[in-house]
Amino acid sequence: MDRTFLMIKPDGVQRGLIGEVIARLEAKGLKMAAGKFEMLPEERVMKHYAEHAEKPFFPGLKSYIMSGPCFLMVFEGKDVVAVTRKMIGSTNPAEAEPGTIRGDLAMEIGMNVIHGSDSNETAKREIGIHFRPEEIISYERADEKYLYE
Ligand code: YYY
Ligand code: MG
Repeated sequence: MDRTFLMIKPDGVQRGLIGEVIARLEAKGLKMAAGKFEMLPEERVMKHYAEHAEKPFFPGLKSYIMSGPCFLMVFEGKDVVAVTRKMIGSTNPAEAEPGTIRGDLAMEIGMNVIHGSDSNETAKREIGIHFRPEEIISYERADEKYLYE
C-alpha cells in the first residue's frame, strides 16, 4: 500500500479543523497509519522544508509552522499521494477548487491548513523525518473489501 505524509498546520489546529480534515480523508477510504500532535522542533522544520530554505517566503513559513502545535500523520491507500494532493488542492487557497481542503477551508497561501507530500519519493523522505518506523502501524481497515475491487 502506498504511503504519504500529511500534516495539519498550526492554523488548521487553532481553527479547530483537525476533525474536519481527518473526516474527509477517512470518508474517502484512506487509512491512518500514524498520527501525533506536537510542536515541530527547528531541526525537523529545516529538513522538512529544505527545498524552500532559500526562498523569500521561508522566514515567514518557518515562524508560522513553529507558532503552535501541528497534527502529523501517515496515511495509506491506493495512489494516496496523488489522491491526497487532489483533495488538498492548489497551494494558494484563493486558487484552489471548491471541494478541496484548501479551496473550502482557507483564504491565503501563507496559512493553507495542511501539508501533503508531492511524490512517492518525497513521502518516503518526509515520513522518515517525522516518524520512527515503530510509530507506523499496518492493519486492515474493516471496510477495505468495499473500497478496493
Ligand atoms: O506543496 P505545497 O504545500 O502545495 O506548496 P510548496 O510549493 O511546497 O510550498 C510549501 C509551503 O510554503 C506552502 O504550502 C505555503 C508556503 N508558501 C508561501 O508561503 N508562499 C509562496 N509563495 C509559496 C509557498
Ligand atoms: Mg510542497
